[in-house]
Amino acid sequence: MYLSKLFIPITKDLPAEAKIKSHQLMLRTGMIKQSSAGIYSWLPLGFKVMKKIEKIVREEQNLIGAQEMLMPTIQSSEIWKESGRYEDYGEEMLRMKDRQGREILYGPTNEELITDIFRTSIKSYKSLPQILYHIQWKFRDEIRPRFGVMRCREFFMKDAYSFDLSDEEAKNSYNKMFYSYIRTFNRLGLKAIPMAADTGPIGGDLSHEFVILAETGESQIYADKNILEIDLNQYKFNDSSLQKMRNDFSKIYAVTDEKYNEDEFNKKVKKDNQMITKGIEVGHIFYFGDKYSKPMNCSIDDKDGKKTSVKMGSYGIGVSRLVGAAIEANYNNNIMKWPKSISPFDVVIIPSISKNNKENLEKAKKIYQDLKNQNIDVLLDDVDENMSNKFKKHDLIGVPFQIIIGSKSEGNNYEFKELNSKSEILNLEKIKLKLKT
Ligand code: P5A
Repeated sequence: MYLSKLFIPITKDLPAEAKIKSHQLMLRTGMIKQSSAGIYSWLPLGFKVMKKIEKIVREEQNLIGAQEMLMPTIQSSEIWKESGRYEDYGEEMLRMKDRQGREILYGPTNEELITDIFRTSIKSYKSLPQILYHIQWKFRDEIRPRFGVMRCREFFMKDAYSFDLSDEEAKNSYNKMFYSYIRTFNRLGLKAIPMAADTGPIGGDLSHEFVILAETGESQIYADKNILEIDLNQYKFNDSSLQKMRNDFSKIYAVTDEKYNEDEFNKKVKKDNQMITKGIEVGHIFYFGDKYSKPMNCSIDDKDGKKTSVKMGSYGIGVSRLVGAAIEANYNNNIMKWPKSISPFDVVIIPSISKNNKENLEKAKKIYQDLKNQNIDVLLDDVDENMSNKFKKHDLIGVPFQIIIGSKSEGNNYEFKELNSKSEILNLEKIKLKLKT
């Protein structure tokens, strides 16, 4: 993509409510545009990052055997009355009536809908276990939408639901998802810590929040620093290794404020190891047994032909929130550096251009084509602007690698720079190798 053609409305004046780095940066680099309170349009640059995150989330869900499907955003009130949550959910639920006067709602989550699908389709334990997921927009009429995409009213979530015959098998599904989440956040270049958490309106008695450390986070966290040191490569995808992984994490103190107890914290964690900080919740998993299946009559025949309520869990990742969270974690001293896996482009070519010298631009175009042919996603800054303005702009757009074509480039050797590091002079073949590894 040529920068001059990219729809990237860079904004200089920021609204007063843009208080945190990610919100400011996303507006400044034209990643999003607010449409009304807590509701955003995703412009090309922001959309590209979100799609990359979505792809990694999807790949990791598929790897543990979860199956993708798609449920609608609009749901009938009937199933929510069956579970008892139609009243409980309160004002966060956006309720509407259709032209027949039927009560419908914009789904804030999908436990009821998936239970309804499941109860009419699966009748025997032989079809279990199952994990189904979709990646779909949700709406929660948050009382104070803020921080841009971090706490909005309309947001993009991956939500998965597991179905098992017994509590014990259900814990296996929970462990698989726990493993998948750790891997997913790792691939996104984020260090997410699983923390024992409250279950809130979703319910159940077992739950973990996945939190990334950031001063601007809304969750207060208390943890033992050792939790950051667990070596993730030691775990394999089998039941006993997955259980070991969860045990290893559970042994180390890490809780959000709802579960915090000062005495317990001081007793379990040495002073030097105590970490009291803020974090951003990027995922949340729940095990709630028959909380929905019982009132909604979602039962199956067990091995003895007896009807039993299916044991369920649900597992969410805030896909749109992750775009903001990745910025909070990687934007420092006015330089944004996207993790390679989710950067909007792999590399940007920045030629020094002037009215009388278009030679660098011509060179840049050739390299651009060469890299494109190698499936490298490349941005070419073909805008006629001085180099220092260009560098400032690219510090914000955050593409992690730059090929600079100016006074230091000679023949087939170009200045290659990774953001936040010193540049080096390399030939194109070496540059390609660096970009591909
Ligand atoms: C789990 C999946 C649930 O809704 N039901 C289905 C369960 N969990 S949750 O914790 O309430 O949400 C899951 C993740 O969605 C993100 N999220 C949000 N992102 C942006 N704006 C919001 N208002 C918002 N609310 C939740 C979070 O990442 C959360 O972990």
